[in-house]
Amino acid sequence: MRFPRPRWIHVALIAPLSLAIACGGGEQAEDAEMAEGMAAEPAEEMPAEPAVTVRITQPEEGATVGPDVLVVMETEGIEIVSITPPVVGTGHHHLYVDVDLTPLSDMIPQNDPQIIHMGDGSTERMLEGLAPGEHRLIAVVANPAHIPLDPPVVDTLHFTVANEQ
Ligand SMILES: [Cu+2]
Repeated sequence: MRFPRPRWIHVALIAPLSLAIACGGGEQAEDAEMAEGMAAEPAEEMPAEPAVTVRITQPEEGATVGPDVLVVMETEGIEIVSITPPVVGTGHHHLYVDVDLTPLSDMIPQNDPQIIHMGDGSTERMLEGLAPGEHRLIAVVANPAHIPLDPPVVDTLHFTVANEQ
């Protein structure tokens, strides 16, 4: 007699059954070999989609520098190029200097002196004339329309500009 069952019951019943059939057949040594082979394969054949990342590699986190500071950024998983002409699928760098992130779903503001667009495709920028004291940089990669990538590609770094002696 048949009657409707929730789908999960089918799965719960069938899974152990098919496992039992698979194990019941051949000799145990063969099964062990097969299991080993199956376990070894997936890692090589299914590479994870490369994550897009950005990292401020210079200065070092917590460093004391200055008064001029060369900021260097490195990315993985995306090409950093000029926005002229705009190329879909590429990115360019932005540096937020001592200012909080703007909403990541919005275009990055272009008239804020504390937000630097590196639309020429460059990956480093000399910051000059920073006041002595602690500073914070936030690197943001955006598409050619200046909209941050989704998921966000962001890195934050702190450093101190030394007092001039
Ligand atoms: Cu931009």
